[in-house]
Amino acid sequence: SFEQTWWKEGILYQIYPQSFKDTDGDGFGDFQGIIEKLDYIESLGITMVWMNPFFESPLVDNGYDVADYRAVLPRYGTMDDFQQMLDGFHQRGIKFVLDVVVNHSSIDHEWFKQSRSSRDNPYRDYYHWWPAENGEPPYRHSLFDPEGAWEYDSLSNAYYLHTFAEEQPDLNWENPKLRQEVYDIMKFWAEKGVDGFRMDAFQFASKDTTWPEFPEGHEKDFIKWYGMRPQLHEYLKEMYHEVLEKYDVFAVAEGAGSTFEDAHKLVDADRQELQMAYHFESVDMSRTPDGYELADFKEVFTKWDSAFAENGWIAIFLSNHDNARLVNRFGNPDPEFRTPSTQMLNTFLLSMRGTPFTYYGDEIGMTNMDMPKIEEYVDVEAKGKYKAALAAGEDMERFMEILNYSSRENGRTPMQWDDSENAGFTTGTPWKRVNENYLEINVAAQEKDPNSILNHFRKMAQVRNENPVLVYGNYELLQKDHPTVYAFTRTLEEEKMLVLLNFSEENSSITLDEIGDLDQIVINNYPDLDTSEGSITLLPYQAAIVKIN
Ligand code: TEU
Repeated sequence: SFEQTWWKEGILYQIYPQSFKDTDGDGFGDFQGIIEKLDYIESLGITMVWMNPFFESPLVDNGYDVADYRAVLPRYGTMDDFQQMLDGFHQRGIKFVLDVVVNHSSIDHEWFKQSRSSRDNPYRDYYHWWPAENGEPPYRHSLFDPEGAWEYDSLSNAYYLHTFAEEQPDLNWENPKLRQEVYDIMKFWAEKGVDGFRMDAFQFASKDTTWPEFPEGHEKDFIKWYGMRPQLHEYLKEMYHEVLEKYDVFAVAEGAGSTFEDAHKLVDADRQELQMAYHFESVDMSRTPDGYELADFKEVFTKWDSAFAENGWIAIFLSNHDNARLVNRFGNPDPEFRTPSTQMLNTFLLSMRGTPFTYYGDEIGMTNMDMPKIEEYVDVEAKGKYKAALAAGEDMERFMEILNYSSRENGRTPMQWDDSENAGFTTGTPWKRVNENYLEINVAAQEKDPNSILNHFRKMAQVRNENPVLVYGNYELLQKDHPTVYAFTRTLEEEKMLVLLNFSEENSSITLDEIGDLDQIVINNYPDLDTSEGSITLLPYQAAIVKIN
């Protein structure tokens, strides 16, 4: 009964442009670098690309602080280079998703310069201001600034709101003029041919501008208190009619609110708002070196799947530029298990319902890197958290241990292309140190090995692209309480597939009724599948998909 569309059927590959490929030796990735790698990207079998922001920016938050939404940062190249890259994707049948960062701008944006200059400036209401003569504004939590989300600005003797860093003032979505500006920006890029939009931090865009006092400790439930104000839905409907409907584009929200109802309101087709959203529950379960429970993992993915089985559509991801590396978070980076465990996770990602979002480097099993000292971090979030922990008198040794494991800088290191200097990423000095394990983990080495993580990824992408049952088929969890195996089926009319994933470094056996009906093995990261003795025995991190008669 589902409407079938390309953005449901696609596999999305996320590119962090600073770290992908540098061609001019400035140590910073660029559009020409991506153009050079177009054939590689196509060879993965992916059909969509989302690229993090590449706009004019002072880079306080690596581009999530935009100073001009219509200009590309010269380090990435020119607008002609952008167009050449976009055309290159399109020639290969790959759709392009633009990152739209409009919960906030940079303080360097012309709107903010105007807005702060005086209280009667026409741009004043593009941002949220609290006049200082009214005293201190009611506390608002900031995700990046331990001092809170209001910043005093002496130019007009008022405070402005910033949910993220103080250099990222929040735009005022309650102002219809601001909203029109955003739609114009989106149309500008849609005219150039982009196929989709990823709406950054969008659940926070609209605010309760009566600025009520929130209860103490409310920030622990940040999304509930700051996200999804009711009027956001009106703005989204407006955006839908102004932009999305007029072009063949889709939009995905970062964040899905705090309840299923929130999420449905965002993405159900009859709502005419957005087409897709992604939730953080999966990545939230594994933020410390203590790891996660497979039971929780199954539960989270199963409940989100069933909530969207009839209506709406979500994206599935396990890693991105805000997270540590896939294999460290959910797999096993130990050299003995790195390959099968990454293959197993990629099999999972590409066999679930929902559009899979895969992150550059995870197709070769790139790992976290050891960063034990705070001085090495460039990330505004890491620095803010460090400051806050210090002020709160936390155990700083433990803090650094957790940061080293979970920091998003782990996921931003340069792409490991080959075993030449700087992993073939740049001939200059990379903006961020290359992971020292590049001699071993790189694309060139894995190209030569038919059993590599890379070649497994390609095969798995092909399996998904060729089997609508993996896109649209019903999902059913089997043996929910099995301690080490995640087993489920996908069913679409006569087609049925069994997905078997061993999440452990030991052999694991599972007894299933389906064993008598096993047909062809569609993919397997080991040469064989042991189905003797009336049960299935999976080797460490074995992942197999089998057709069922
Ligand atoms: O992140 C928004 C967000 O809600 C954060 O909680 C994010 O999950 C956190 O940074 C995790 O480390 C988006 C972008 O994805 C992020 O890179 C930006 O820094 C942020 O917005 C501000 O634009």
